[in-house]
Amino acid sequence: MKITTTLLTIALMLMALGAPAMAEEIELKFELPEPFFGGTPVDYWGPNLEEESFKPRPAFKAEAGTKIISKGKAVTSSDKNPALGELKMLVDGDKDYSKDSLIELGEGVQWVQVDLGAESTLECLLLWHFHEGNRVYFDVVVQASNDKEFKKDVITLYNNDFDNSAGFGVGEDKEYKDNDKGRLIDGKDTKAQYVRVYGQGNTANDLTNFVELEIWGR
Ligand SMILES: [Ca+2]
Ligand SMILES: [Ca+2]
Repeated sequence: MKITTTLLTIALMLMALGAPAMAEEIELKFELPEPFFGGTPVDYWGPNLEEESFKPRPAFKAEAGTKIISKGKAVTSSDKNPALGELKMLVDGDKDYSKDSLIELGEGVQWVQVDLGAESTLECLLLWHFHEGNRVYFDVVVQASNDKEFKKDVITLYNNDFDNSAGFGVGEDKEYKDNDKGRLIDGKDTKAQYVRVYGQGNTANDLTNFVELEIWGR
């Protein structure tokens, strides 16, 4: 009799503990910019290039309460003086394809970093490099950490550097053509205060561009 009661108590406790895992999920509604029509098709092939798909992106579901947590947050970069734009434009909500909305960093491996202000749970990221025409950006490496310097406890969320030219190891993720829909990257519920995005040139030139980075989380 006593054992039965104990088992019942344990079962009830487990049910109570399991409750948060059953939190309500919502489909995230992304606001997309106007598409650009035109531009010459990109003349590039890489062993890791994703085949273009014209199917709509599957819905991304996340825990209720998930929202954009990056807008207006502090941005730093390996390139303190971008040739085009200002670093704060990375998270200003403007995703237009025009030159006025573009940040342009120098040659070589460059990065931009967003300080979310506090440790947050990352659900997903939407990344736009450039969408006034067709380009593939190289060595896209997305990392999250609680260390501002990215020296320790670094989690890699995306890495499409198939030949390790950026030096973070060979990545398993695909290269892709940038477009108005942005690149959706799973945050894998990572807990971090800082998000860093590396890049190294693109199919049109040796520079690295950004239009917007949207970080969705809690
Ligand atoms: Ca922007
Ligand atoms: Ca590479």
